[in-house]
Amino acid sequence: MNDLRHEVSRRRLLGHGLSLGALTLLTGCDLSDSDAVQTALHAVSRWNDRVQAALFSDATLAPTYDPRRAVKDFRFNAFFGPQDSPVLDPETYRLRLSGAIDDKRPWSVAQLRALPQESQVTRHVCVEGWSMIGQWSGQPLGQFLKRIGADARARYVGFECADGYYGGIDMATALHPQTIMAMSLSGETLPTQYGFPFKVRIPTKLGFKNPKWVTAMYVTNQEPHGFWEDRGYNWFSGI
Ligand SMILES: Nc1nc2c(c(=O)[nH]1)N[C@H]1C(S)=C(S)[C@@H](COP(=O)(O)O)O[C@H]1N2
Ligand SMILES: [Mo]
Repeated sequence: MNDLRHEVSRRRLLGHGLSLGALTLLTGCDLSDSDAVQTALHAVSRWNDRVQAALFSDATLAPTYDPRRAVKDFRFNAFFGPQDSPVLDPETYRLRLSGAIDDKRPWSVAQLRALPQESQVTRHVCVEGWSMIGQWSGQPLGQFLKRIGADARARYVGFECADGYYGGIDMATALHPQTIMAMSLSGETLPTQYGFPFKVRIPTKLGFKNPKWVTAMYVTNQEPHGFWEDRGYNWFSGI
């Protein structure tokens, strides 16, 4: 029952599984016209995003596991191989902040690592068809947002990454207790290929919504674009 992967794929099926007949009834468009089908599918998918966002709450907790089930040799994924991972220098790195935030001073790795951290053993679910339980620790993003005086009434938090990846989440997800700025994996400093100095670990989201090598964060009312979302994945992509 606690199988998140099953749950996520079931929801994905529900999200995309409308029959062509139902789609014709809903949209009244000619399904031989592929542009119209694309537009209709996109409309349904956007509707799905909104319903999912409305259903999401702090009480929606991703399953957690016994630490003994955490995999040490974690699987790598990115849109390139591990050898091409950006190497961020812990001496010169700065996390840049912008948007609806009172204190926009940049953060060094030492400052980030000095923040109180919480640990979680959760399952990372990649849309490409694999999942793995890992142990991450880091400062809950909600606590960090409070610390820097982010406007929690704003709708979104966006991220930019050193490899050109980008993305964002709704404020409810940003403030969710299980959303953390993961600076460690399996109790060790987060290795380069897994996102050093930190990855936003969001167990209520699919893997692609967990940005690694984050270099900038912003708070906004405008829905942030996402690297994979711009290539067709659902924006909400969570439980
Ligand atoms: N910056 C950045 N973050 C990223 C990606 C990426 O290519 N670049 N890939 C995403 C995808 S699809 C997955 S499944 C996870 C993989 O994280 P891991 O290497 O820690 O397993 O990172 C996500 N975050
Ligand atoms: Mo992924």
